[in-house]
Amino acid sequence: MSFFSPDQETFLFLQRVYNCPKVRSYSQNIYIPSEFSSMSSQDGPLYLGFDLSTQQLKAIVITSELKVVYEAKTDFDADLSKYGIKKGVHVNEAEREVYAPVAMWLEAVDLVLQRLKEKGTPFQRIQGISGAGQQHGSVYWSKTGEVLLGSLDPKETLVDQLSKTAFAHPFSPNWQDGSTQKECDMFDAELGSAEKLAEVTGSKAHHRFTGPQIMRMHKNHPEVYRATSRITLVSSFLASVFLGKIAPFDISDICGMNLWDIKAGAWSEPLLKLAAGEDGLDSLKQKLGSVREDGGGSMGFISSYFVQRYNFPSSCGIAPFTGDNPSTILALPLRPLDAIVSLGTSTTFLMSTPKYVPDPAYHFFNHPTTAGLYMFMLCYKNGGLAREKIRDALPASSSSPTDSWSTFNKIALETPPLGQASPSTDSAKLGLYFPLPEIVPNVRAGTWRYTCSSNGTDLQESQDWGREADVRAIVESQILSLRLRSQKLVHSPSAGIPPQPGRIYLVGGGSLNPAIARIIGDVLGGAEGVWKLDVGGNACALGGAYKAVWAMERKEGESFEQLIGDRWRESEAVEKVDIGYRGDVWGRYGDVLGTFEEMEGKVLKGEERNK
Ligand code: XUL
Repeated sequence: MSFFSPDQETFLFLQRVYNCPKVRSYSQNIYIPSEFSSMSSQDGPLYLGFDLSTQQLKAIVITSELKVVYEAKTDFDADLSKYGIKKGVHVNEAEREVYAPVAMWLEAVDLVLQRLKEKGTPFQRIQGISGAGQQHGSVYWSKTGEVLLGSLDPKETLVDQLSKTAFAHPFSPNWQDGSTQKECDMFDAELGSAEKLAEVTGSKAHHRFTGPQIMRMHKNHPEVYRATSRITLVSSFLASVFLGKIAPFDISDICGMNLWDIKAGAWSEPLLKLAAGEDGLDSLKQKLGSVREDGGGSMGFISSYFVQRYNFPSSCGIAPFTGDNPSTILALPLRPLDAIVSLGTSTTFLMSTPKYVPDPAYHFFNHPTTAGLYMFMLCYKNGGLAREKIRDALPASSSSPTDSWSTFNKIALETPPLGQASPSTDSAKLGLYFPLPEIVPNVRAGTWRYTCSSNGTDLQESQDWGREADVRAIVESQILSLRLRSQKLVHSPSAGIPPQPGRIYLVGGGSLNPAIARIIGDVLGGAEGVWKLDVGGNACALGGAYKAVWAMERKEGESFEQLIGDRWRESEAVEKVDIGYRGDVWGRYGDVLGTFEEMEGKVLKGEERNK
C-alpha cells in the first residue's frame, strides 16, 4: 500500500491558507472577535445569504459572529403554483427538457424579502449579501433587461417590471435537463476526447452543463440567441438583481459550464466557437462578459430598488454569488482531507483539495474563495431513492411501526461486512443498485450482484441473494464508489494511518441514519470521525451568508478558512456520529476495492454491448 504525504509546496500552501490554530483544533473554537464583542447584537452588522435552489429560495441572516438571527423562504410549489411548475420546474418529457420560469424567481425574491420584513429583520443593518444558485442553469437577458435593472421603481415589484421585456427567453434550462446528448458528443470530441475535456474544463460533457445548453439554444432558437444581450448563470442572475447591473461570473460556478479552461484561467476559445456556431466566437464572448477572479470583496453597492423598498443601507455590498455545491463547502471551515457527503435524493461528495487530478468520472471546480484550492465533486443520480426501494421491499417492523427505517437499519448493522459471516469461507458480496440511469459510472438503470473471495479474486456474477443481503450491500456499494473515486485525492492524515479523509461530514436526510453513518466509517474511514453537520437543511444558504461575512470583513490576505475558522463554533454546528476509521474492517474493504472497480468495468462492457 502506498502512503502519500503532501509535498513541500503543498504543505507550505496549506500552512498559509490554514495558518490558524483554531482551524486545526476545532474544539477550542469559542472565540468572538474583539471588535464585535463589545457591540450588543442589537447594533452590529448583519449579512444575508441566499440559496436559489430548484424548489425554494431560502434566505438566512447572520451576525458577524456567525449567529443565525432570521430565516425565511419562498417555496415555489406552495407559494407560486400559478406558474404551473411541479417541484419547481416544467418538464417536456418528449425532448427530455427541464426548465424553470425566470419570472417565478423574481417574484420569489420580493416574497422572501417581504417575509423577512414581517419577521422584523432590521434591513438597515445588512452590510453584505452573497449566496448560491443551483448550478449550470442559464438566464438569457435582453438589451432592455440590462437597462431596466439599473432603473427599477421601488413602488413596483421586480416581476412586474422585468418579466415582460428583460429576457430574451422566459425560461432557464435546469440542471435536470437531459436534452443535449448530441451537443455533449460534440463537446467531448472537440478537444479530442472526454478525458481531454475533463482535463481542460474540470468535467467531461454533461447534459446539464451550460456550454452544451447554450449550443442547443443557438441551434434550436437562433432568434433567442441573437436577441440575447447577456447570459448569466443562476448565481450571477441573482447577484445581478441585487447589484442593479449584470454581475460577472463567479470563478467557481463558471467551472460548471464546460467552457472555462481552469488551468489557463480563460475561456476555451474552441469550445466557445463550438457553442456559438455560425454566430462566431465574439458573439458568445460578448454575451458571457467578464469573470471575477476574487470570490470575496464587493462587486458594488446594492441597487437603490432595495434601499428604497426594504430599507437596506446604500452601503450594503454585493459579494459574488456562487453555485450551490461550492456554497455548501463554505458552511464550515472545511480543511483539505475533510469531506462532505450529502445524502439526499441523490448523493453528492465534496472535498476541498489543493490537487487537480481531473477525470471524466467526476468534477473539479475552482474553490469559491481560495485561489490554489479546488473543489472536487462526485454527483450520483442514485442515492436515497435507491436505498428506499430496498427498504420498501422489506417487511414492516412491528416493534417500531412509525420509524420507516428501523428494519433496514437493524439488518444493515447486523449483517457482517461484505455479507461474510466467516471471511475465510464465505464469499464477499458486491452489488450495484441503480433504479435510475447512473452517471458515475455511466450505465443504464439496473441491479447487478457479484461475489468474490476476501482477497478480491474470483469475481463471479451472482443470482439474487435475497432482500436482506441487499440492505448492507447497497449502502456498502454506494460508499465503496466514493472511496474508489476519492482515493487519489487523500493522503495519510498522520503517521501509521493509511490515506483517507480526516473528518467526514454528513448533510441531508440520510445524515440522520445511524446505520449509514456506521457503514461510512467502516468503508470510507475518517481518521477524525464521521460527523453530522446540523444546520437545519440550510448548509448552502448558510455558506452564502458566511461568504458575505468573509467578503466584507476580511483583512488583507485573510483566507475564508482563517476568518470563518476563528469565528465558527463547532459545538453548535456538528455532532460526532461515528468514530470513523477502524483499521481491520477498513482494510477488508480495501482488499476488494479493485474488484469493485473490475465489477463496474464488466457492467460497463455489457452496456457497450447493449447500445
Ligand atoms: C451539480 C448539480 C446539482 C445542482 C442543483 O452538478 O447539477 O447539484 O447544482 O443542486
